[in-house]
This record gives sequence, structure tokens and C-alpha cells, in this order.
Amino acid sequence: MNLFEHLTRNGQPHAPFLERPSGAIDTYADLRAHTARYAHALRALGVKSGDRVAVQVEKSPENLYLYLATIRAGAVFLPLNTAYTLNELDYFIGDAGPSLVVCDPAVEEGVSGLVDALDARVVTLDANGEGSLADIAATRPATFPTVARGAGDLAAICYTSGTTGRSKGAMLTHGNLASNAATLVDLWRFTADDVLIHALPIYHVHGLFVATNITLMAGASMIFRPRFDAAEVLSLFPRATALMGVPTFYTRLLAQPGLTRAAVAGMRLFISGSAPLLAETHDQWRERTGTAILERYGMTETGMNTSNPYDGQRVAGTVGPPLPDVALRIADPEFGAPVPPGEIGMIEVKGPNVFAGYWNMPEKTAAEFRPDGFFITGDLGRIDDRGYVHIVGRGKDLIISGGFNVYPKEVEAEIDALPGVVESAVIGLPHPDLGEGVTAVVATGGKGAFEEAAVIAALKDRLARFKQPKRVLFVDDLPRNAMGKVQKALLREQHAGLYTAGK
Ligand code: MLC
Ligand code: AMP
Repeated sequence: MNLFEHLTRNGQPHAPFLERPSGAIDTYADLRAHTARYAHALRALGVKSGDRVAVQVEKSPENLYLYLATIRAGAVFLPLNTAYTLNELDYFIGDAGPSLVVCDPAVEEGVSGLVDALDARVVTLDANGEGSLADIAATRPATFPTVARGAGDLAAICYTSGTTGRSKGAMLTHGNLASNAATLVDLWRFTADDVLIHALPIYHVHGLFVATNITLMAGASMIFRPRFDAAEVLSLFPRATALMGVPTFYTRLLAQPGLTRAAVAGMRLFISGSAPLLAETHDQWRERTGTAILERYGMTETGMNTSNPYDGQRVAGTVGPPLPDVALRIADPEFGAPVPPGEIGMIEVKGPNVFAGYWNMPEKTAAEFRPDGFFITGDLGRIDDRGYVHIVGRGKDLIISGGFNVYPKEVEAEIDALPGVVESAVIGLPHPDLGEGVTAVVATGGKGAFEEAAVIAALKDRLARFKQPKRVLFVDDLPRNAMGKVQKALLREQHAGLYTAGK
């Protein structure tokens, strides 16, 4: 069955689905009509079943309807972070070969230049849900026969950065997304009475699949905000029941004096994920509000893998037991053999949530699966005697800044290309707001005078803002170990207090 049918089976036609920032309400009947119009528009633009539809547009209800219409039409949705520069987009579009690219009108010309060599069309959609795509959709019929799709058919390709600096397109199937949403609706007890505050971006799995698909599948509704604003989100609590966010949401909410027990009285669930929630944040939240944040763990390739329980103990610093339909084991990172209970190793998972492989990268796909089908997550962890998973580090060289992943290699390659730079090491340092702050340590070989601002300015059109270093430090040479490898752990230690000193 097509994911769209799974997702919309419980939404009653007259029930609210989404409250727009203007306050206007879209019902489930509106959702069916809007997605039908967009599905017809996709067809009119030549999009066929299995085609990729690449989308880099600001968050809006229409953006969400475009996602659902793409699924409905049997095509493959390819969401792209709005922060990506044209330089970054060029790779995604070239790699995925979409037949349609939807972008903001402000970058239409630049994007059109990127698709010259492809047989692709470019249409627009802006933050208000207007643009050439919306114009085409406006006059189309309000019903559409949803295209039949099986569990193994592709629904989406989500790019996730690679350790080598090349992003990989994780292929997610209708079955992956439907099964994970169904499991989480059950586990987190979502019903038609729920009202979710949706303040996450909708180009990554957290805001797009976890938050949206669960709301839909439960027949619930959401208060849809273009971005996260702590004071505004706090003011929405009396009208809502649930919030999903990255840890930065919770640290910023804690800085609001209005966050009290009374303020959260009507909220039944606060969920955190995408990056580690500090035990300190969990404890402060409990103290201030009397509620325990439910932390879960997932990734683009797998959707959600583990979750703290709804009824049982939500333990700070853990991501809870594996989901009921996910097999999770801790293995020796190198050889894949299981490690003794309680010991640290590589987290490996298997289940209906696990993706179908990387787009056009069979070797990379093969390298990240064990012969018995377990996916190697790249996260290091252990399982305690209650069965709760603790994430203790990353086997992969990854920085998570405010819930966005940054692979140092990609940033280092850009910095190394600047004149006068001998080499660079990009590291994540503890950051009070973002969890980790992207930081570049640049080796100048003792020559040349460098300006921190000049390095950051040189990256402006090359890398998305969130990947750019918050600080650039200069050294004569990078520290190396006896094997000649740059000692990033030592750099992290030496500069640990860069963002937190004086806090
Ligand atoms: C914004 N900026 C960031 C940033 N977000 N820099 C580093 N890291 C980030 N995460 C930049 C802005 O461009 C701006 O640049 C400056 O930092 C200050 O911005 P801000 O106004 O403070 O940021 P804000 O817009 O409030 O955004 C912060 C945020 C946002 C935390 C609300 O980043 C966010 O919504 N993050 C959620 C990410 C997410 O959804 N992750 C899920 C991935 S899926 P300038 O130049 O203007 O100063 C996944 C799987 C799973 O991981 O398990 O869920
Ligand atoms: P992404 O590639 O954006 O899907 O990011 C997935 C990665 O985010 C995982 O591999 C983890 O490293 C990290 N992650 C997600 N949720 C958590 C969590 N609750 N605690 C720690 N790390 C997390």
C-alpha cells in the first residue's frame, strides 16, 4: 500500500490537520484536495512514478503538501536543506538526477543553471506557498487516484553527509516510513486528540518523517510554525499536547523565565532527539516543569531505533531500549563480533525501518552492512542491565551542531583550498546553545597573517551557514601522533572551554 494511504487512514475529513501561522485551519479533507492538486501538477510537469523530485524550499504547508503529493504520485521525494549553497546543490542534483527541481523563486536562475545538463524542469514555491508550481496546482482537480506502491518501493532519498566529505543519498522505502511511524504512534500514544507543536525544519527526517508522519497517522493535528522561537513555542503550550525538538530547543526553553509547571500543565509529551540531550538539561527540565523529556535515538538511514519508555522510567543520558520491531546489538567495531554485555562497541541495527541502501553507491552500501543484514550505525554505545542504550561517542568523525550534521572533511577541504593554508582540522567543541560548535584549527606553517573573519567570509558561498566554523584558530602546525595522524582528540581537549569559559 502507498505510504500516503497508510498516513491518511485515520484523519477524519472534518478534523483539523494543520494550523497555519495565520491561524487558518487546514482539515484532512483540505489535505486530500491540496495533495491531489499538487500530484496532478507533478504529472503535468512530466513527473513519472519512480522519478526524483528535488525540493529546496522554505517551510510552508504547501511544502508539506508537495511532499505528500510526490508520494501519492508514486515519485521519490528529495528534500534539501534550505541553507545549502548553489555549490552544494550542484552535487545533489547531479547525483540524484531529478526530473523536477522545486526551489525558491530567489534562486530560480542559479538552480536553472545547474540543471542544464539534465533533462529536468525547474519550478518555484516560496515561503508563502506561492510560485509557479502553486500556480499550476491551483487549477487542477481536487481528487487523484493514489498510485499503487509496495513496501519495497522508494518513497524518499535523504542525503546524509559522508565521512569522506561526499554526501550519500539514503533510499527510504514506503515500508520503512510506514512501519516506523506506526511503531512510534503506538509507543508514544498519539491519538486524534493530540496537537503537536511543529517548529522543526521539514527537510530532515526529524521534522519531515517523525513529526509529520506520526501526526498524520494518528489523525492528530499540528500547530505549524516556520521556525523555532522559544518564547513563541512557550506561548503555544496551553493549546498543545506534544513537542518534538532537538536539544537546543530545550536549552533555549529553559532560558525562558515563563517555563514553569503551570506553563506545561496541558502538555503530555516532550520528545528530544537528533543529538545528545545533556543529563544536565534533562534534570533541569524535570526540576522546572515536573516532567521528564523523552529522549529517542535515530538517524537518516534508519528512522528511529530506540526510545525511552512512555510509562516506565525515562533515564537521563540514555536513549532507552530498542523499538519493539528493531533488533539492536553492540558489536566489535572492526570485526563485527558481539561484545560482552555492558561493554562499549558499535551500535548495529536491523528492522523494517532500515533503509534500502545508498543511491548509486552499491559499494558504500555493502560496506555499511554486516553479512547478516545489520546496519553499522557509526555510533558507539553500550546496553545497561535494564536494556537501555547509552550512546557514548561516535566512531564516525561527525559534529552535530544544533541538530545538524557537519562532516569535518567537507569543511577542511574548503579551508585547505584557501591560499596560504597548509592544512586544517575541523572539530566540534562543547557549545552552550548548539551542543557542539564547529571550530577550525588552521595550520599556517608559521607564515602569513590570517584574519579569522576572512576565512569565514571565504566560505560564505561554498558551504551552508551551519557548516561554517563559529571560530577559526591559527597554529603553526597541527599536532600529530607517531603514525602521523592529526590528533583531533588533543585539539578538542586543548580548546574545550572556547565557547563555555566564563559561563
Ligand atoms: C542556524 N545557524 C546555525 C544552526 N542553525 N549554526 C550552527 N548550527 C545550527 N544548527 C546559524 C544561522 O544561520 C545564523 O547565522 C546563526 O547560526 C544564528 O542563528 P539562530 O537564529 O540562533 O538559529 P536558529 O534559526 O534559531 O536555528 C537554531 C535551531 C535550528 C537549533 C532552531 O538549527 C534547528 O531548527 N535545528 C534543527 C535541526 C534538525 O531538524 N535536525 C534533525 C536532523 S534528522 P547568521 O549568519 O545569520 O548569524 C536527524 C535524525 C534524528 O538527525 O535522529 O532525528
Ligand atoms: P543524521 O545523519 O542527521 O540522521 O544524524 C544521525 C546521528 O545523530 C546519529 O547517528 C547519532 O550520531 C545522532 N543522534 C541522533 N539522536 C541522538 C540522540 N538522542 N543522542 C545522541 N546522538 C543522537
